[in-house]
Parts: sequence; structure tokens; C-alpha cells
Amino acid sequence: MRKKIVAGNWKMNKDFNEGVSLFSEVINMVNDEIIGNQQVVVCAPFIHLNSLFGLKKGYDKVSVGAQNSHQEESGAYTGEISAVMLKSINVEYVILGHSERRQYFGEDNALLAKKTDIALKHGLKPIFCIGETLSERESGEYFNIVKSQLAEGTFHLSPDEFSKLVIAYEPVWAIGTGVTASSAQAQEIHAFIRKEIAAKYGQSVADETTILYGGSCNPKNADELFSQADIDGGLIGGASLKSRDFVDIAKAFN
Ligand code: 3PY
Repeated sequence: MRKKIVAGNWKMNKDFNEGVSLFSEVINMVNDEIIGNQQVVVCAPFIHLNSLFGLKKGYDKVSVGAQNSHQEESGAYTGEISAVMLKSINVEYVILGHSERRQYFGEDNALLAKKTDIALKHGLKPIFCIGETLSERESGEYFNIVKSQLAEGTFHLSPDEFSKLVIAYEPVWAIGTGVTASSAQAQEIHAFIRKEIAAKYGQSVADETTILYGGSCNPKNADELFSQADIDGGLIGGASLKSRDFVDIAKAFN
């Protein structure tokens, strides 16, 4: 059975002390309240990652993730962080291709394919994000957009490599807007994504691939979204900044 994951994306929020407090609260709540097999992942800014791993104290229902990593292993790339560095502090997951990276930092599918290769080479588990803008949805082009993001970013991988990815579908029109895709809209595209994976890698790889929904997911809508056949959890933005809301979302799988 494929893994259920609820991953928080703190984005560029929380100073050091705030991050320690938030993570400590999450750890305690997960410890006391999560009874299912769902994995909780916290993707924090780089400055937090080493200390968050320390706070975890071997508690393995919670994993630590980064929000980006570079496409090269090392070198003269001022201000950047490599997959090698992340691995050296026990980071497990890395978000790649979030729409904010695509939009504000010009990351395209070819670059993301390289980032994915390097992340996998160094044992990180990429949470690979795809999703259409509002105009792409309204024009009806969204299936093609999502298909090309997936294929150009990840379909060069071997089946074994691909099976280490988590895919996150995040419609750009639902990110930070308070608008959520309806459960039917989200299920429709998750089923499509799984079908594309099956066409490329076969049904058993597709059945084992965790596909997360992201975009204004909150404690009120998580139950309905996560009960859809092809939605295996969420990539949570704003609500991951509040421990109670984030853990309540994760409890949708209890
Ligand atoms: C959101 O829900 O706003 C996100 O961007 C999650 O990554």
C-alpha cells in the first residue's frame, strides 16, 4: 500500500526560535495524537534543518525536508545549498519545482530534471511539484501542462529512481489564495497523473506512487480531499505554520 504523507511547507517564514517552538509542538502533538501510518514531513527554511533533526530525537513519524536544492553537487554558486550538504545533516525530503520557484526563480522542467537527478543521487526523496495556473485551467490546457511538467521533469528516470519520488499536484490558482480545488477537481487530475505514470512505468509503480494535493488545504477540507481514491495526502502551506491546524490535517488519516 502506498505511503500517506502530510508535508508542511513553511516557505520563508519563522525565525530560529519560532521554528524550534513550532517544530517542538508538532512533534509532541504527532507523538500523542497520530495513530495511523501517515508520515508527517516538515519542510523548513535551511537555517532550521540541522536543529530540527536534533529535536526529532529518533522519532520517526516525523521527517525533515528542505524546500529546494541546487542542480550541482558543489562549486562557485554563491548563496546556494546542495543535495550533498542537505544529506550531510540527515535531511530526508526536498521539495523541487514548487510553483513559487518556477514563477520567481525561473525554474523550468529541464532544470528541475537536473535537480531531481542530483537529489536522488545523494539519497534525498524529492517532493516534485506540478500544477497549472488559472489561465491554463480556464483555457482547458491543464492536462497537457501537468503532463509535460511531469514528463519533462521526471520521465527520464529509471522505474527504480522514479519510485523514490513523491509527486505533489498544486494548482497555482489555489496557492495562498484561500481557493481550494474541489475534491472532484483534485481527484480528476490525480487520477490523470497516476494514469500517465502507469503508461510510462507500469501499473505497479503508479499504484505505489504517493501523490499529494497542495493549495489552501486546511483542517476543514482535508478529510474530504484525502478520502479521494488518488489523493495520498497534502503539501500544506499556510496551515503548516500553526501546529494545531497542521496536525489536525495529518489526523485526517487516523
Ligand atoms: C500552499 O498550500 O499554499 C502551498 O504552496 C503548499 O506548498
